[in-house]
Amino acid sequence: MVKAVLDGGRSVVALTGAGVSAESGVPTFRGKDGMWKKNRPEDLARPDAFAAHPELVWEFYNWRREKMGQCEPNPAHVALARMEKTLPNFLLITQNVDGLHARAGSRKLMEMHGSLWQVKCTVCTHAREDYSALPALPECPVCGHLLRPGVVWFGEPLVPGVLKVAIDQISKADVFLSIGTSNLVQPAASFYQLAKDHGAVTVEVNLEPTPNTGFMDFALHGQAGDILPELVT
Ligand code: BJW
Ligand code: ZN
Repeated sequence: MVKAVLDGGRSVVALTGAGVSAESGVPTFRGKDGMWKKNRPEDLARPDAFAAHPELVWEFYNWRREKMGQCEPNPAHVALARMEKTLPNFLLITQNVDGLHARAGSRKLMEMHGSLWQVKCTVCTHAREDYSALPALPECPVCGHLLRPGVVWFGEPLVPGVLKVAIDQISKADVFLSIGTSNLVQPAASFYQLAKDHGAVTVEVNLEPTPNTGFMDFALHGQAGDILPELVT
């Protein structure tokens, strides 16, 4: 049924979250295995945590860069990369910063919370892609001030331009997929509402119900890596 809906969609937008990378061995943000040392990721992914303890926050990000560098895309990433080839108008919006969608071949992709592989200066405009092992407190090569991860923390605006494109595309979509996200973080958690307001069919794929499940036209419960390959030709 959902496959028929997708195949009939002229314009499909998929939103993904940490659950889509769970089967690659990437810990989810809020799952049981989400703890890092004695810290919850939500307590570290914040500007105030970085201001107070930059070495601790960099240690957390360097650990994730190393760990995620060893992870491989799974069948869920591959199925989503395939959808952009088989569906006429497809956009993938991810909250993930692990880069696995791009590694699986997705190109019509927006990383709305940035990337673990971007670093930027806390003072000047220097920003770069960087896959190297970074020192504990990396310094800007231009002005000498502290660098920070190129990700979006709580209270910060999304990656420039992303919200406008997301709103435009979601408003035009006839199918909206929400995959592997707890739907607890805004504005991503409200995207389904925009899709629904414009008449899209909404589909959720998750191991368990989320606050949005009751508002979806279809809710598929299970592993994204099992369900998504079934939805794509
Ligand atoms: C599986 C599975 C399998 C497992 N198969 N499923 C409106 C109301 C209230 C608050 C706000 C609001 N608007 C903004 C806010 C504040 C805030 C917010 O949302 N707070 C909430 C906590 C309430 N939002 C923001 O601050 C955002 N900024 C913003 O809105 O700016 C406005 C602004 C404008 C102009 C100037 C200034 C500001 C920014 C949010 C940034 C979020 N950043 C993080 C960290 C990124 C970097 C990093 O990774 O380190 O993004 S937080 C973290 O949560 C990360 C994730 O992308 C994000 C979402 O998590 P996700 O992906 O849903 O993961 P989990 O772990 O929660 O869920 C995994 C799911 O997968 C579970 O459901 C599992 O069941 C499932 N699953 N295995 C399928 N195999
Ligand atoms: Zn600088």
